[in-house]
Amino acid sequence: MALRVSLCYPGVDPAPWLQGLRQRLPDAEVSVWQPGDPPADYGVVWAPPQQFVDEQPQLKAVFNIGAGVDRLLQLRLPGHWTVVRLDDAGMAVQMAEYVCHALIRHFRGLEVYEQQARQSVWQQQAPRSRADYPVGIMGLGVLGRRVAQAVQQFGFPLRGWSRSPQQIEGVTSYWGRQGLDAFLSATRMLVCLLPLTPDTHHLLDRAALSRLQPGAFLVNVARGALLVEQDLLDLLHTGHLAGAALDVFASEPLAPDHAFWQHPRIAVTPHISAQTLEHDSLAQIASKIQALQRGEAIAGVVDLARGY
Ligand code: NDP
Ligand code: OXD
Repeated sequence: MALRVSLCYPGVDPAPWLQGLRQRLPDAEVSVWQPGDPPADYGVVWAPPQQFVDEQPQLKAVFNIGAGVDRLLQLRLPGHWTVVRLDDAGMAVQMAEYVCHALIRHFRGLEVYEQQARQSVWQQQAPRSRADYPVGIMGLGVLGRRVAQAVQQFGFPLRGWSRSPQQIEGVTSYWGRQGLDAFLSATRMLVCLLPLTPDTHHLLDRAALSRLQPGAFLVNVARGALLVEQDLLDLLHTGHLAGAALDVFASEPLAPDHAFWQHPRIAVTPHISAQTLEHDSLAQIASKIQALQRGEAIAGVVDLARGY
């Protein structure tokens, strides 16, 4: 019997995904999931409804069309499911571009020059020392490591925080809750690249952000619910935080009347720091399905208990 692949990607034109999977898996029957469909072998999903999960418990593996699995893990999943996240698939270099841009824009005071230019003001600011702007990256996984590698090129003191100790040349490693305060107080420009899990939900609250060095800057490119948004606004108001670049929000799309849009020290982008690339994602998913069919192990399998 032909291999069956079920695509469930609500709200997105499925045509290029169907075509891409069919091209790469010519022996498979690939279709868009409909309620009542017969059992499939593999699922390729983003934010599927609970009904998909309930009707397809036999799936050999479920490929999440994204690196973050928080939305999928909000559903009631069979404990035996193999959930596979996107593993870079062209996102790591985009994340490195976005984060370096945000850090350098802030460090070089470019946001000030952008405002000055709008008023035809020619005024140089005093240069800053990068030794005064240590960068701390929360999350040293697939994306965080690539970002660390890129940030290193600019010579900022670099720290990283993860669940387990990580060895990356040039990065001072902190880990676990016991290492969090020391990590934060050694950081002025904070980059959040953690997965959203029960452990990390609202981790960036008033207490955590207050531990950052005065004049701190936040780049959140992970998930909005890691941050308590009002605490960020309050600490910008007191001046403890100097600014933020935010790509992700507690509620997306960001509401038109949200305070972040008009805030002079917040740069907002619409969840684009690392976009899902169709070609790279399809190639990765198809080759992993082929590897599983050959009985080989694959990278990117999510630990359901850990939540990432
Ligand atoms: P990985 O799973 O590869 O890395 C996760 C990192 O976070 C690991 O270093 C892990 O530690 C660390 N971590 C997890 N939980 C904790 C915790 N409780 N305490 C301390 N450290 C923790 O993820 P990726 O790098 O691939 O992606 C990170 C996130 O980026 C995604 O989950 C997603 O939410 C977000 N994302 C956002 C995009 C956007 O466009 N804005 C695009 C793509 C992803 P350890 O190494 O010890 O396991
Ligand atoms: C992802 C995302 O998790 O795009 O891949 O946010």
